[in-house]
Amino acid sequence: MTPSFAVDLAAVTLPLPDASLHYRADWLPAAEADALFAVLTAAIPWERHRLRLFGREIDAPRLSCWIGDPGAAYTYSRVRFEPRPWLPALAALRARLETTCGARFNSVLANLYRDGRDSMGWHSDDEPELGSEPLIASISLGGARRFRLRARDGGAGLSLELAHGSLLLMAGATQRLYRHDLPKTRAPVMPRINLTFRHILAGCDAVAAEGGSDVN
Ligand SMILES: [Mn+2]
Repeated sequence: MTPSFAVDLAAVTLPLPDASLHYRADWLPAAEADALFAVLTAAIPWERHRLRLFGREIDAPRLSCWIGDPGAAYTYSRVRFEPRPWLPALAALRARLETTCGARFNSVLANLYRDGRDSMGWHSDDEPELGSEPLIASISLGGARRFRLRARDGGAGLSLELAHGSLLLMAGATQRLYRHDLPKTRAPVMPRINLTFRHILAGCDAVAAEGGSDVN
């Protein structure tokens, strides 16, 4: 079944078995996406997060910032992130997304991929505090990068370029059945900001397991 938000969005439904994936390339008009990219590049307090990978600590190959309502803490790679406060531009974007999706979001993970050497390894957004079937709204700004999904059982997959100003909604069983990544590229690419809006469940003081891959 296609959720009503996808119909309202005029989004394309991406064909992966039992997933719920909806993509709209031009959700934000180009001029607005340009302005948002400039504002967020300058105003977000970008941090270099540390990851635990195979028992070692390494720098994540990207810059990040966890932003949200008070109490919307997030734990990944065994590190607990207390949310930084909403910037006005992000609060406005959240309100629009909530209207579009008919759902609430209390946090957003911002990632900055500075060039083609920055990346995200294979993972699912399946931390316990997201609940069993999270709705994740992913907005891309800046240089287009390739995004891949692959079934956990090694079956179906797909690959698409996430455009400047695009919105990708991942819902239903998508995180349970599929992993996703953002591979490095040797091609010259402009910096990219990815905003993934989420709803963290209250009172769920979860600790994510140590994975063999990258996170988020
Ligand atoms: Mn993710």
